Amino acid sequence: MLEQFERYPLTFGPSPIERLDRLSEHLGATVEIHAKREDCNSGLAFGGNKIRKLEYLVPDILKQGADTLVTIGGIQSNHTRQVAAVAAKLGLRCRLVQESWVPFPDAVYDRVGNILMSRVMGAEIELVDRGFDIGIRDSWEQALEDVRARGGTPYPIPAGASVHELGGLGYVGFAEEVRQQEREMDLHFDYIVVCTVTGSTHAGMVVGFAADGRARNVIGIDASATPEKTGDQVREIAGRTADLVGLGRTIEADEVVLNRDYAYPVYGVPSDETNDAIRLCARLEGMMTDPVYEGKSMQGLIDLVRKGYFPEGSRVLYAHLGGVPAINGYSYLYRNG
Ligand code: 1AC
Repeated sequence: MLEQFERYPLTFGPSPIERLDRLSEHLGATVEIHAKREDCNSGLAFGGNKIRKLEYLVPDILKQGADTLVTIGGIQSNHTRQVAAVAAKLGLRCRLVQESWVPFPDAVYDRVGNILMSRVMGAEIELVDRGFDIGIRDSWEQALEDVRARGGTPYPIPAGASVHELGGLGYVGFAEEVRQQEREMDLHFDYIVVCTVTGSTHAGMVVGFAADGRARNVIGIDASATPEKTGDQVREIAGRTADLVGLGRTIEADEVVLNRDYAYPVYGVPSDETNDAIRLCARLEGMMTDPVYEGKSMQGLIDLVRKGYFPEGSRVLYAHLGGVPAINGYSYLYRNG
């Protein structure tokens, strides 16, 4: 589906798929859990899901002759860190708007993890004291104006690259990559579990797996705690990405499965159950997840297995999107492990 689109390689190649045998056994061995490690997909500042999306934006960035990438996220945004890395790799400037999306009081929250790396990579960072919203923000539009006023040529990348017209392509490619890996491994995944906030990772997967009838088996775990907005955004992106790649049919509303049970209490703040899931996965598999994204989708995966949501014998592919650097902003929570 993606042959018609230019791609600028930023990843190492297909991201690895790893069996999580000890976690599967701990949960009763009713299902076989695997993880696709998007957190190990690139050498650019620890990689992650946004790198895969940006591979399809870079040809457009270069064509437009932009000199500054302008994007937005929370203080511990993984997306902004990955945009900063891509800007550095391309020799472009980077302007990041980082809003106070997370009401978390750790004293070094705005100095460690993702934002630390973005600063070291030379991004210009503007901290804005506004709360969480996945929509288009004035602060971002103002930053674009500001770059223009200084004589620069900005390239606008919305939060998570999600509502960018090419933002869904990377995860259509993920589905194609999984199909190829299934052939090589001689197996088939019955379900895919993925964390969802701004929507294009989930939406791209829905379109990519719609091609083989598995869209409804992509289980989005909401981490936004604003699931109405996230669900609408996933459906909107899936619809237009399906048109863009020529899927040949529309995406039905019920093909977007969004579980809203694990995002509490709010975006970016982990519940006790999320922390239990982070510790369990770390102690059984040595696989780190974080309090904002993968901790919540890991909590969802574990709870759904325990509840028998997946039929016995299912193979479940957990998409690890690479949110881990944010955990540094939560050091006090984990001071005793
Ligand atoms: C919310 C897009 C998002 C980030 O990292 O900023 N995942």
